[in-house]
Amino acid sequence: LAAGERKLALWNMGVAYTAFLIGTLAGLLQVFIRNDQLELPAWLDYYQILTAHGVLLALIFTTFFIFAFFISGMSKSLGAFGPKVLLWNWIGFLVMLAGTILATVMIVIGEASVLYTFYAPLMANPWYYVGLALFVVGSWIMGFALVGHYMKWRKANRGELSPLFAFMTVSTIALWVIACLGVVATVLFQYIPWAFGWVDTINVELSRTLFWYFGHPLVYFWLLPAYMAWYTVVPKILGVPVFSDSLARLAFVLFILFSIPVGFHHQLMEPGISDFWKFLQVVLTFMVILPSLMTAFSMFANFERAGRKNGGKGLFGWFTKLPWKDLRFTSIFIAMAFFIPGGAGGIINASFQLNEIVHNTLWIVGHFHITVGTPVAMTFMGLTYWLIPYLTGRKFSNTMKKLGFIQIGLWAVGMLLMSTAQHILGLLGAPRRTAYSNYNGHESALEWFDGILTNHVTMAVGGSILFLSAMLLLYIVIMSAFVSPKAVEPHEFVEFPLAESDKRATPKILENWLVWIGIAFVLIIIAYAIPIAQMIQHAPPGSRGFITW
Ligand code: HAS
Repeated sequence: LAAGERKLALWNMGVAYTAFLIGTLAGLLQVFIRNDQLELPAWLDYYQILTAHGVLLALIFTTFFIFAFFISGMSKSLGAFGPKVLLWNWIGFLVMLAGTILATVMIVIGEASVLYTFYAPLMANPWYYVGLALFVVGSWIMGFALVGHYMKWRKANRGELSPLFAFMTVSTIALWVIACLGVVATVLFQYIPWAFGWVDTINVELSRTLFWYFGHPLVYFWLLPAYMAWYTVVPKILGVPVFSDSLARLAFVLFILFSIPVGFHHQLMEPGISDFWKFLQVVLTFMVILPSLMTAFSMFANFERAGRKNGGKGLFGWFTKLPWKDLRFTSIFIAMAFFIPGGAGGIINASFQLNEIVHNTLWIVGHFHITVGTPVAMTFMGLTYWLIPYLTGRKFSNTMKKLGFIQIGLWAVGMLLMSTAQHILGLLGAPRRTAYSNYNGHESALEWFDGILTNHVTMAVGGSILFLSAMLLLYIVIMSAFVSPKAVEPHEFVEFPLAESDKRATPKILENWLVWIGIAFVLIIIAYAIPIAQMIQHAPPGSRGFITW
C-alpha cells in the first residue's frame, strides 16, 4: 500500500481505538451502576456515561474503523489513490474528527446526556447536534472520495465488474448515504432550530421516525464491513476462493433494497403510526433477513470446502480441519457463531406481537451486544490483528498471537455471561435505559437480580471480563502500531488476505447502481411517504409538533 493510504488508514484506526478506550471504560461503570455497586459523584450522571458508551463505541469506533478498512481495501484492490482522492479523504477525516470532538466535549461536560438515539423531548446543547451533523458530512466526503476512486477504475475498465471488495465498499457507502438523509433531515430541520431556540416546538413522532429511518440501516452500516471480511478475507485464510461471487453481490444489493424501509420495527409500540404501515415494514424486515441467511449458507460452504480440502472426512469431519490455530480465523468464527442467537433475537424483536414483550427491556440491550457488540466487534478485532501490522510494517509476534487468543476468549466469555443475563432480565421485565436498579428506593425491583444467571454479579463479572479483554486488545494495538520491531525478512511481513473471486458468471446487472438505488427509493417512498405525511398533517394546528418544550 502507498504511504499516503497507510497514514490515512492509521489515523482513522487511531481515532477508532481512542474512542474504544473511553467507550469501554464507560461500559464498565455501567454494569456496576446497574447493580447498585457504584455511586457516582455528583458531577457525573448515569445518562452521561450511557451516552458516552453508546456514541463512542457504536458510532465513533465503528465508523472510523470501517473507513480504515475501506481505505486499505480500496487501495489494495483498485490500486493507489490519486492526489485528489487522498486530499478529499483527509478533508472528510478532519471534518468527521471535528464533529466527533465537538460532540464528545458536549457529552463530557454534561451538556448532551441524551443517549445515542437523542429522542426529543430530551434536549442537548445545540452544538452537540452540530457535532453530529459535521460527523455525518465528514463521513459523506470520505465516502464520496472513495466512490470517486472507484469511478476512475470503472472508466479505465469499461464493461468489467469491479473487484468484490470495491463493489461491497460502494454498496455500503450507498446504503450509508441514503440512510443518513433521515438523520440529516431531523438534525438540520428539527433539532438544531429547536435547540438554538429559533422554534418552540418539535414534532416528536416525526423526529423519531426520521431517526429510525436512519437507525436501522445504521446497524447494517456496521454489519456490512464485517460481512465484507467474511466474504473476502475469511476464504483467503481458509485457502479457498470466494464461494459465489454472484451470491455475495446479490446479498449486498438486497441490503441496499431492504435495510432502509424498515425503521418502524423500532417504533412498533408507538402511537401515531397506524398498524397497516407498521405491518408493511414488519414484512419488509423479514425480507432483510434473507441476505443474512444467504451469508450463513455461503460461510458454511466455505468451511466445508476448506475442511474437506484439508482432509476432513464424513458428514462433519471437515469441521475439525479448519485453521483453529489462526487467530484471524478463530476470532471471526466466534463472531459468526454469536450472530446465530443474535439474528434469531432480531427476528423475535421484529415479530410485531412479540415486540410487546421485549421492547424497552434489557433484552434489547442483550440483542445489540450479540449483534454489534460481538459479531461486528469481534470481526473488527480479527481484522485489527493483521491490518495494523500490515499498515505499519511491523511484526506480529507469537506472544502477541497468544495474547490475542486470550483476548478473544475473554471477550466471548464476558459477552456470553453479560448478554445472557440481559436477555433473561429483559424477559422478566427489567427495563433498559433506567438510571438505577433499585428505582429510587423500590427495593423489590432488585429481585430481578436474584436468578441463577441474572444475579448481582453475573452482569458485573461479564462486564469486567469484557473490560479486561478490551485493555488487552488496546495493548496489542499499541504494540503493533508503535512498539513491535519492523519486519525485515519477507516472511515477517503481514499480508492483506484477499480471496480470489470468480466473476465470469456474475450477471452484470448486479453492478447497475441506477437500478438498485432506484428500486430502493421506490420502496422507501411506499413505506414512508403516507405515514410521514400523516405525522405532519396531524400535528396540532399552529404548532410545528406535538410537544412544546
Ligand atoms: Fe437489531 C434493535 C431486529 C440485526 C443492532 N438492533 C436493535 C438495536 C440495535 C440493533 C443497536 O425488529 C437497539 C436500537 C435501540 O437503541 O433501540 N435486528 C433485527 C433484525 C435483524 C437485526 C430482524 N440488529 C441487527 C444487527 C445489529 C443490530 C446486525 C448490529 C450490527 N433489532 C431488531 C428490532 C429491534 C432491534 C425489531 C427493535 C427492538 C425494540 O423493540 O426496540 C436481522 O438483520 C438479523 C438477521 C440475522 C440472521 C443471522 C444469520 C447468521 C449468520 C451467522 C452464520 C454463522 C456461521 C458460524 C456460519 C438471520 C450470518 C457457524 C458456527 C457454528 C457454531 C455452527
